[in-house]
Amino acid sequence: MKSFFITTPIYYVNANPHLGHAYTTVVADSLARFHKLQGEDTLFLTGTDEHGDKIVQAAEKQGQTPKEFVDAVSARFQALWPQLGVANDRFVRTTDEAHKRAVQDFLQKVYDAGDIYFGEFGGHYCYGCERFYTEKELENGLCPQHLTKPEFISEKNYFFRMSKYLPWLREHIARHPDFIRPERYRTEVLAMLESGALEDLCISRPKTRLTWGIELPFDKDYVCYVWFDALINYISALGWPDGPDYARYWPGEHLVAKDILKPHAVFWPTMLKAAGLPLYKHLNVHGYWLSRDTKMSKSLGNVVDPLETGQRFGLDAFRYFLLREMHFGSDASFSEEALIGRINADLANDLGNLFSRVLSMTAKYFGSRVPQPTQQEPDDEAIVELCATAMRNFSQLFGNVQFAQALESLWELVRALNKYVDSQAPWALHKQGNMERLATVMYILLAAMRKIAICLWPVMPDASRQMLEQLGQPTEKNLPPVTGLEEEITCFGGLGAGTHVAAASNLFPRIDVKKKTEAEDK
Ligand code: ME8
Repeated sequence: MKSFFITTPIYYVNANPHLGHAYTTVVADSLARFHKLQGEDTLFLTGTDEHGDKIVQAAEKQGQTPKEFVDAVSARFQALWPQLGVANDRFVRTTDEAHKRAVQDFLQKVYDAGDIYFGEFGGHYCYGCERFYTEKELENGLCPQHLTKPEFISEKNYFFRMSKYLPWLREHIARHPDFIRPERYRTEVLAMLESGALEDLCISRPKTRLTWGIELPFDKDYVCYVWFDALINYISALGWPDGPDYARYWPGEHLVAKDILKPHAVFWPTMLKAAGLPLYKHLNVHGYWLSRDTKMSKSLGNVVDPLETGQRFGLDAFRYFLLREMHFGSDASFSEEALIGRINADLANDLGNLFSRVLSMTAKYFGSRVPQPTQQEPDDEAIVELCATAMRNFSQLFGNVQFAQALESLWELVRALNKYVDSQAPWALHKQGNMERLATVMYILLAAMRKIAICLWPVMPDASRQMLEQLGQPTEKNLPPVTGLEEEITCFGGLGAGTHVAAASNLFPRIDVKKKTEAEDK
């Protein structure tokens, strides 16, 4: 059985999760579900990143010890995900004992191979990024991320011989066009590698400065640099080095936003290479959610609360919006108007309307039983063909992380079905007493709706289940409705004549903008 392993970044616990974190996690959840639909053995991992200066500072502000603080915030992350319909299989914390052991094993392995050395180091340290910058990397003497002046720190530290692996990495990325995707980020990394600005990586912090970290196995006066520690979560959670899940699921693929491109595209592959481990399959990089044209971030205070938004507008509609609105790789703006616009146009008008009119006609003309189709006419054949093409495109695009385009191709089918209802005019066929033709038209509609509901399970799991139940299909919570999408694409049908379907449907009620504003004004 083919396996599929997908990860999100492990989030810092120095603040509560916002829409940006929710986006990456919902995308990972959708991808995991999409691979389950294909019958693959899937593992979906998320977690929290709990070491480093930032955490110590945040804990101090709350008057807590770092451990008390990380336990509380990590619990909030763990509790949030199921409320967003996210069904992660595993949750890793960098304070887990198993993770700490794996980090120490990894460090020892690279140290024994001669790729970690001790040296004097002076660098521009940004507390916000928790990393050193070289002179060349600063912009007008400031940290390019935080636009603050870093502190110059000189101390003895351990270094990972990253520069030794950079020519190899460049070659690997050049030879594997979809190792980092979309293309713009691959180009960015290649430019980074060619700029000559990358050096060896400082991977330790002296305990005199920081104790909240994983001790180096070869020097108890130092703890591990938080990024070196954090990246290893992707294999520590699989029980590396000898846990069975490591052999079963690695190599997997990662999902991150562009803020953490460098650690994932440069540090992590060179670390894996130095430890003699296989590289990940793909690094999937997305852009930022913006709010009022600036990056949504906890430090700027312009964040959208995903839970509140999901609860107010409907969880499935919110998930649909996230995947449909952002073209993976580019930035996207969040606004309630855009969200309401999508809900009303795509979900209420197109999809909801299709279900409601077809189910009520099936009730009226066939007593809510799926009719037996007969001879197909060219208009029917065109729909059957479009159904296969739309699903094929949906499947290919979704697998290539082009979610907006994948959904758009499915909506071509939804809209074509609504037009087919108008052009075939079942009410007229009924009036003429042409029950044979009516049966074929209604069957085509119901069977295509079942296909749409199946394709939407990764994005809108609850609505998909509801749609399938309305079509008389058995479903089980958190289990995929089918385990072979390919078969569904190639064979039309799949809906037995005589199946009892619901008499009516109101899946996605329209949001009345006027009423909503009035209610908020009160
Ligand atoms: O960087 N738009 O954690 P973090 C889209 N602990 N996505 C966003 C976003 C936005 N405005 N803001 C945050 C860390 N994200 C490290 C990761 S991994 C080994 C260690 C999402 O809490 C996006 O996935 O700062 C981004 O990459 C991540 O949150 C950063 O989370």
